[in-house]
Amino acid sequence: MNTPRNILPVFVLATLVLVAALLTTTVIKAAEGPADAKGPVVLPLDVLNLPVEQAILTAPPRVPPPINRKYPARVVVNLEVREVVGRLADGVEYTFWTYGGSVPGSFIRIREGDVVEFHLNNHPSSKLPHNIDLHAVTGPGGGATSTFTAPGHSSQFTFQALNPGLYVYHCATAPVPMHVGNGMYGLILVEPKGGMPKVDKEYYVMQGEFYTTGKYGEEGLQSFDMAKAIDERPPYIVFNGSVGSLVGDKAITANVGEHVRLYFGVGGPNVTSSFHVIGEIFDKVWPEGGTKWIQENVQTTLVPSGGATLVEFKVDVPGTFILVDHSLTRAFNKGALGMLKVAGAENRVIYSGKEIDAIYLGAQAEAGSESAKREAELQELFTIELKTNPRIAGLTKEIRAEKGKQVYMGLCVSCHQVDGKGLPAVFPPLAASDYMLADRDRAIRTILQGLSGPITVNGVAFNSVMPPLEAVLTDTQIADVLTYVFNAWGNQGDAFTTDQVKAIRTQIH
Ligand code: HEC
Ligand SMILES: [Cu+2]
Repeated sequence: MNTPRNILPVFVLATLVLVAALLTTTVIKAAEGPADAKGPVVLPLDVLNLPVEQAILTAPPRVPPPINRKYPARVVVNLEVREVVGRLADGVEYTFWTYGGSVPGSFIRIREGDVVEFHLNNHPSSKLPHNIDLHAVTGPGGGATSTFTAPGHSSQFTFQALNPGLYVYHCATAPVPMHVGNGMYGLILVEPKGGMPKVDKEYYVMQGEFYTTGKYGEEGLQSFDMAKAIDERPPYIVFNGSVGSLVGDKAITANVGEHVRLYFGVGGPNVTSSFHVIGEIFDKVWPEGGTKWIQENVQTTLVPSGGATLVEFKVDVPGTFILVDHSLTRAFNKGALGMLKVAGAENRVIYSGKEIDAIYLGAQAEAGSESAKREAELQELFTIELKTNPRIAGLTKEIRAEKGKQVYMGLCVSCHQVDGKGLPAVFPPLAASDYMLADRDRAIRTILQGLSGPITVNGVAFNSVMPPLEAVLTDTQIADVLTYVFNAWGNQGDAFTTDQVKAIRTQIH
């Protein structure tokens, strides 16, 4: 029995070592994040000796200051992912997923040859993991594989900027179109070794689409509609993350005689841009954000999704110049419109302004437009009169009720019966129904969404199912049929309006 006595301590020791080793690995892993973290890179001396700089990040339309150094540096970038509710258009809100709190995300400016220590920090309040694919990075996924970051975590990786140019960055977490479609894109400028030519004003503008469940302008908090994204039917195509982000007080500005440069990118996720500034000609364009061929005297430049361009022009005359996607319904119906306001003295040789306003059709035209104005006034009075005149209001209600009766007889009658008394134990009555008459909004919801479960009508219990009819009836038909049932068989109530139904339909979606 010697053997066990000798072996036991060895066995215990081995187990202890094993447990200790396991613990250490676990602790290290916890500190480093996911299991594939390789630990900090060991940089060669020449890189370690480079000066270290903290990158200046800016929200659109601002651009970080030009880089003046003539040598590479180790640049530390700290970018924070935040999911924030913000304004997409007046009355329309959206939960944007952002880099740095803005759409597009913070502008990053570095120099060719810089070694970048990149930190992606995902705010603890985020609901999802995110990462970043920088088109300026040479390496798998452009950094995406190294930056997958859970909420409340932080990832670090290092890259060297080998190629100068203007590059898009974006989230590449699945489903990628959704992350990009929620605003996760921005620009990174890698200045060539010789630096950028000097200009007076630099601005940052990006185009992107939003696939909201509601139509353009439909109020309330909207969410991402995957089906619309797959069909590439965005209700919104905007500059800098919202309708009107660059108009009025928020317009970008310049003074007569200045050279303006726009760093323009397209985040997408799908739609390319025909970028144009109304009333200006681009003196220079850096097509696709590349650095070799600088095109001159361009009216409109095509910018692909996930691509960028630099445009430069001197402003010669004062006024408001409109930035658009020249696929024009995008500008005028979906939001892709911004403004550059130029202040300064006129130069009437370059641009005279309207010189003469002559009457082309003679005196008739004047009288004609006077008459059109008066007609509009009268129409307005007529509408107001219609609304306030009780007799007309009464007739309107009667017309609605008659139309509604036709809907009722075609659809509701099979269950609720001609006399509105329903069928005992199966279909509740609408005639003198205390349940129905007590709540007009609930009546609208009942037609739209159907009704099931126990209810009590005039003291009698029902527990059956009425099918939803929102796909069958228009808002107007629902207003009509409710006006009918609220005024038939001795019931009495006001007319329902199409708007009331529409409001409830919006509420429940
Ligand atoms: C297929 C049969 C069916 C059709 C068609 C139908 N309903 Fe109903 N309806 C019901 C049932 C069943 C209930 C009760 C549901 C429950 O008990 O949960 C109900 C409930 C109601 C109620 C609330 C209860 C009450 O009596 O006050 C209203 C109002 C109503 N229906 C109106 C209509 C109108 C208006 C139409 C036509 C546009 C219509 N229904 C079409 C079966 C139907
Ligand atoms: Cu993301």
